Amino acid sequence: MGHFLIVGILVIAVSVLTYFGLDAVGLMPVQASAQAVSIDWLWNWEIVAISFLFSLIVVPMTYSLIVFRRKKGDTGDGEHIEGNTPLEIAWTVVPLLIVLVFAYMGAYSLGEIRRIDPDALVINVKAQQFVWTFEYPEYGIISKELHLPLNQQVLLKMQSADVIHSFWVPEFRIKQDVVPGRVTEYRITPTLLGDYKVRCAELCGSSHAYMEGPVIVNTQAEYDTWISEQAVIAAEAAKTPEGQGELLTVKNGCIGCHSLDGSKMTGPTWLNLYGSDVKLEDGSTVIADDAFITESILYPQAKEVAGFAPTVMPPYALNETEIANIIAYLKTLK
Ligand code: HEC
Ligand SMILES: [Cu+2]
Repeated sequence: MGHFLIVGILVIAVSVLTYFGLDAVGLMPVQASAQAVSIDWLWNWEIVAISFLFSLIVVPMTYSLIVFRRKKGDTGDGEHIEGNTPLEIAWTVVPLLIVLVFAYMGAYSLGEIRRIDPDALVINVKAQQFVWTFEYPEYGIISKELHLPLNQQVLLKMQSADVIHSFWVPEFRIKQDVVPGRVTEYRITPTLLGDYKVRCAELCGSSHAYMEGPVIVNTQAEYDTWISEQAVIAAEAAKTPEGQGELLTVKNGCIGCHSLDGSKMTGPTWLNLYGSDVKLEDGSTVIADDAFITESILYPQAKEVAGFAPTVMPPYALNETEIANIIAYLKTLK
C-alpha cells in the first residue's frame, strides 16, 4: 500500500508542477475579445487534464523503473497477473465521463462564441492573393486597415476573390476560413484597445506568409473620428481621376502585389513605373506607357516582366475610364 500512496502523492505533485510550468510558458497572446474568454476557459481545463494524464503515465512508469528494477543476481520471472475486472471497468468508465464532460464544455464554449448581437456592426471583408480589404458599407469606405470600436460586436462578412484564405487574429482567438463562392461570417467583440494583425492562416500561394493586415481596436470616439476622416478622404478622392484610380487599386487588391515605395513584392513596384523602361523576360525592353499598362491590366500574360512569375496576376476586366484613372494614379507615384 505504501507504493500506491507515494505514487499517488507524486502524481498530484507532478500534475501541479506540469500545469504551472505550461502556464508559465505563456502559450497564448493577450486576450482581446469577449469570445476569447470561453475559449481560454476551455483551453485551461484541457491543460489541467493534459497535465494530470501526463503525470499519471510518466510518474508510475518512472517510479517502477527505479524502485522495482531487477536486483543483482535475481534471474526469476516477474509475478504473472491475469486480468483485473474492476480496474478495466474503471479505466473505461472514467475516461468516458471525462470525454463527455469535455464535449459538454466544448458545446457550451461554441454557444458562447456564436452568441448573436442583432445590432452588430457589419463590415465586409475581401480576401485575395495576398491582401485583405475592408469595406464599411454604411459609409462607402474601403480600407486596408480594419478599425473596430471597443466592446461592440462586429459581424465580418467575408468573401474570397480567388482561393481559400483564413482570417485569423490570434488575440481574438477565433479563426475562420474564407472560401470562394460563399460568404462566411465571423463575429467578434473586441475588449482590449490595441494594434493587432490579421494573418492568413491557410496556405494560399507564393506570398501567403506576407498576407497580413492591421487590425486596430479604437475607443468609440476614435473610431467615429477615423470613420469620418475616411469618409472625407473617399469623397475627395472620388472627385479626381487619380483619386478614383487609387481607390480602384485598393478595391481590386492590386496593392497586395504591387508596392508603392520601391520594394519588391509579388509584382513589380509602382514607384516611378510610369514612363520607365521595363525589362521583359525575353530580353527586350518596353516603355511603361498607357498602351503597355492597359495591356498589362487586361492581359497580364501578354508581356512577361523580367524576374516575376508570369502567371500570378489575374486579368482584370476594367473599363476604359477605370484604366485611365489607374494610369492617372500611377503617374503620381514618383
Ligand atoms: C496576385 C498578384 C497581383 C495582383 C493582385 C495584381 N498584379 Fe499586376 N502584376 C503582378 C505580377 C507578378 C506582374 C509581373 C509579371 C507580369 O507581367 O505578369 C504584374 C505586372 C503588372 C503591370 C506591368 C508592369 C509593372 O511593372 O507593374 C501592371 C501595370 C500591373 N501589374 C497592374 C496591376 C493592376 C492595376 C492591378 C489591380 C487592378 C494588379 N496589377 C494586380 C502581380 C499582380
Ligand atoms: Cu491567404
